[in-house]
Amino acid sequence: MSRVLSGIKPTGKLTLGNYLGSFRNFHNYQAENETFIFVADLHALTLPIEPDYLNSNIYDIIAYYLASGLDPEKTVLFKQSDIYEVSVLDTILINYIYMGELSRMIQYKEKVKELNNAKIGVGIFTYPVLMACDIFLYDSDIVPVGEDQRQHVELAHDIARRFNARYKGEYIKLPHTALPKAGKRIMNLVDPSRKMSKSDDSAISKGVIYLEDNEKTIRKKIMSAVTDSDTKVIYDPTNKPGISNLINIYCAFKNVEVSEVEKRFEGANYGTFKKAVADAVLEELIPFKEKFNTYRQNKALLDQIFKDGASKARKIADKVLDRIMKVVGLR
Ligand code: AQP
Repeated sequence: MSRVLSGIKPTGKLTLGNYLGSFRNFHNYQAENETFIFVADLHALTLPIEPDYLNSNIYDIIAYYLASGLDPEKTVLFKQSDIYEVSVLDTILINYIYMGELSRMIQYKEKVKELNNAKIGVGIFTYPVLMACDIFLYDSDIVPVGEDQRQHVELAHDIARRFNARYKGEYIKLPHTALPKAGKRIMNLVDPSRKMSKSDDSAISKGVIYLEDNEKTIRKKIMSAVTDSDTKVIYDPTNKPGISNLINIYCAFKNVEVSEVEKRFEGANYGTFKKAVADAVLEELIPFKEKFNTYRQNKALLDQIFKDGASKARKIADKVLDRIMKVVGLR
């Protein structure tokens, strides 16, 4: 039995990218593994965010988890900030990683570029260390994430190896990334050279499908997706990034291979294909959103789930932290 851990930061309204790249698949792990899924709320503070907005996003995410089929009886569902052990571990492990390594993180470099020399908090630089601590604290083996987070999990793996070598033992479990079969990197629909993100700025937010968008908006966004001057539904991410992105979305929802999509839509025009993509997305999202609404309205239930989850998570976190504190000489 493996330990599986993953989370999402409540920095904004969740997107189709978050859905396909991460939590849509989480429930598949819970039958045969020990699953730990959390809301990474401390990570959301790395960029300025309004308190009410952050708080509302936290509850959205737990309601989305439940709507996707995660069962609190089978999966430990919790909020990162409830686990104080993670901050202690972060303070320890930040000394086992080099500035150069953090500077090379793609996500850090992209955020710095976007912020365009605005004031950048230290937290955004050290973010991968806190993420590594989230992973280590539960002795996680598998970390299911989208492609953009793969580098951070690999860095966590390197930190664990270095720590174990330094203290000559298997004190930190080596984590491994698990990427979804389809949908590991969904691109923005108006600028398919960029990843679809919840914090995309307003200039390209028309290309972001938010899970809270209504049916009409989702359809409109897909029908207006930027494509190319060709007419063939063929997968070619370099020359046809827009159509290739839509093919990825279709594959993920319909659970089919790219070659099957090309065959199915041979001779069809882009309009016909886009309509089929929108139908596939909505067929799954409409009932999913109904479930979400039911959970979201029950704040007492969500609070209880957070409370129970924190108590289960802390029991394990406490043991792992104790082990690491002893190894380094703090206990
Ligand atoms: N476009 C995407 N395609 C596939 N997977 C994606 N993920 C994010 N965007 C896509 C996956 O969603 C999970 C949640 O990640 P996160 O909230 O920790 O932060 P992120 O990766 O930085 O996601 P965003 O939406 O881009 O957030 P912001 O805008 O705040 O930076 C991860 O598993 C991620 O891979």
